[in-house]
Amino acid sequence: IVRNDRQLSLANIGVAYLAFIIGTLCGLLQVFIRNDALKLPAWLDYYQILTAHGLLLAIVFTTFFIFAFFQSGMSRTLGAFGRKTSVWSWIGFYVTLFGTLLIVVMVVSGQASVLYTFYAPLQAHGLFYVGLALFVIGTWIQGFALVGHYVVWRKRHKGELSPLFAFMTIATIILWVIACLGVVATVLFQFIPWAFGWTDGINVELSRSLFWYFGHPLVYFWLLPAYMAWYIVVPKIIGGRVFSDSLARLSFILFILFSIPVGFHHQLTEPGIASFWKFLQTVLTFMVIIPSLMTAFSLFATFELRGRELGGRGLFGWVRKLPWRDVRFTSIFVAMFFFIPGGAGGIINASFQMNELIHNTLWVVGHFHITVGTPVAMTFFGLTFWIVPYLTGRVFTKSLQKLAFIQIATWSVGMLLMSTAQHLLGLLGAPRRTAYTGYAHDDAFAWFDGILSNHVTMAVGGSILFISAVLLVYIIVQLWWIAPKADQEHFMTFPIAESDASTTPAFLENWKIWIGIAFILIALAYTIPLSDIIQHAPPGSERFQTW
Ligand code: HAS
Repeated sequence: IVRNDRQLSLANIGVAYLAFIIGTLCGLLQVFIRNDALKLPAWLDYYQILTAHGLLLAIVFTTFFIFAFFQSGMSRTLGAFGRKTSVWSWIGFYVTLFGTLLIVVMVVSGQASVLYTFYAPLQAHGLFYVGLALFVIGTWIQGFALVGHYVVWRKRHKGELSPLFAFMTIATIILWVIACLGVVATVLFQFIPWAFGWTDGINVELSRSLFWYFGHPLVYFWLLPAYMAWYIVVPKIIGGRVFSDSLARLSFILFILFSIPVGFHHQLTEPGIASFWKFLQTVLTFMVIIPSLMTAFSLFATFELRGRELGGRGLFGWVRKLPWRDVRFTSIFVAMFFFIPGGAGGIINASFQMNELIHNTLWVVGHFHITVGTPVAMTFFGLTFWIVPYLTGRVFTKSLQKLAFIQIATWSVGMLLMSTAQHLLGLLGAPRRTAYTGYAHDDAFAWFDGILSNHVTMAVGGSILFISAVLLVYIIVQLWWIAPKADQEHFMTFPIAESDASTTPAFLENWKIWIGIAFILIALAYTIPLSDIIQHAPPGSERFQTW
């Protein structure tokens, strides 16, 4: 990988892990506040820490890491970036960074304690929303720079399908750009004018709907890079091949089609949307589960085929043959394992009636810690273990590998304890996102009397997670600056599995078809309910003032 592309990826990884360590520290503070073991000083607020935690981990860490992965992988598969791609990628990186800093300054100064969903009528300082807009624009610039690189490659390779890594990167960028249209619309046309006082009200239901138009595909923007690792990197590490090139491509296309017209499943309890539209979007949500089931099937097949190739016999004999001592594999395998209950929880959430039970409870917090917090985050850790050495030219030494095993073990145990407690507490009715009761009032204690459904379990889990985060950052510092330099032979490579595209139909890479169908589905699911929300806003909702 050439110097420029390497530095670009490293810059993104650096910001990602800086956000990661501050974000996990905020998480640690939270579990102690919730169990009443920690009293915050008057100048620091529970919601301020919760906002920082959500934004730094779910938005900043993920996004910067994802771009680092895309950039290094695109440079590896399609060749070094040309001048235009490099310049625009750097510009995009700085715009994203500037937006991030603006957001952080506003949150730290206590002027944006509105959580990562920034629901109106909570209001932040106008510059917070400007920061959000710049963040999105920065990612678009970085994304379009990669699209440019891909277009140049396709012109040079007329009639060929692009490598799977490039295909999946472009699919994810398409999904991201279409998804962001919702958040850009609400931030530019609703929040910024309202926060700067140019308008005296905001249509709350419209802003929430536009947010969730973005908010659900956002979770697939986190998930798809993890799936890229599962489809492409893991098979190479275990010495296998991609199970089916066309299945892998089809699953990404299904995400473009079905991940967007489903945002109402986050709003099932809201009164301003007619049940029919909620029902329609619930059905579409069940469609978006299909590509994940296809992925699970494909991964099991990859593992079994490779395990049998290595001599595994009987129903499960092949499992033992997999390379468990390779932390690059084990970390990601455990991450996948967490997605089984994570995905099942998602199906429960999406079931219209069952959503009544879990909505706005700690269950949801448990759900996203075993989706984005483990399957996605731990896959990113598994990638970090070799991507940093790949970029810095250092050796992932045996002793660092041992530490890496401890790191993923602690992350898994911490997450298992914390998220199980959160799921159970949620079912008992403990609410999410509230400092109400300080969690020491008698009525609140009623939630916390089981062994697992205990506030202490949550705090123990949270503490283990923070120790794990510190360990991870220690490993990264070693891999970046301290571990011995690798000679050429040891130099880590970017693992990309062989994928046989000889029978893959070419129309799968005809983006116009898929983008067109995606917009038709979006129009069907959103046009009428959104125009209803605009036309029939209850009197006064246009004039919501700051709380
Ligand atoms: Fe979700 C709320 C529904 C997936 C993240 N979700 C959230 C929130 C977040 C989030 C952050 O319908 C909170 C938002 C907020 O702040 O209010 N979610 C779903 C559904 C799925 C789903 C249907 N969510 C995710 C993913 C996330 C994520 C992925 C992050 C990355 N979610 C909801 C709903 C709500 C919600 C409602 C709103 C709740 C409310 O009322 O507020 C599906 O995509 C899940 C499909 C997944 C599967 C699993 C496939 C399994 C695989 C692993 C294979 C394993 C192997 C290893 C091969 C069907 C691919 C084998 C190993 C062995 C040893 C066996």
